[in-house]
Amino acid sequence: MPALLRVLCLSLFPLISIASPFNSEPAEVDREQQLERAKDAKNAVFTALDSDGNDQLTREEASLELSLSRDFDDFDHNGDGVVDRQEYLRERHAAESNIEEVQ
Ligand SMILES: [Ca+2]
Ligand SMILES: [Ca+2]
Repeated sequence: MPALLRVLCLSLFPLISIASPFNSEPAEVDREQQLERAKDAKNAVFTALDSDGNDQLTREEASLELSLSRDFDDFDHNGDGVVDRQEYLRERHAAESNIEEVQ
C-alpha cells in the first residue's frame, strides 16, 4: 500500500468513529430532519416548476408535474388561478399526512 494511501486511511478512522454517534440520535430528531429535508425537496420541486421565477405556478408550469396538474384546483386554495409556494407546500403536506393516517 502506498504510504500516502495508508496515511489517508488511518486519518479517516477517527472521522468514522466521531460520526457514528450521530446514527443513534433519537427517532424524533431523525423524523424532524426527514420532514425538513422533505420540505426542502418540495421547495426545490416548486422552484424547478416555476420557470419564470415569480413564485407562482400557472397551469402551464404545473403541467410538468402529473399530480399537481391533475389536482390543480385542489392546490389553488384561494382560487386565483395560480398555485403559490404556500399553497403548494400546504397541499403536499396534507397529502403526506393523509398517507400517514392510512398506514
Ligand atoms: Ca411562475
Ligand atoms: Ca392560489
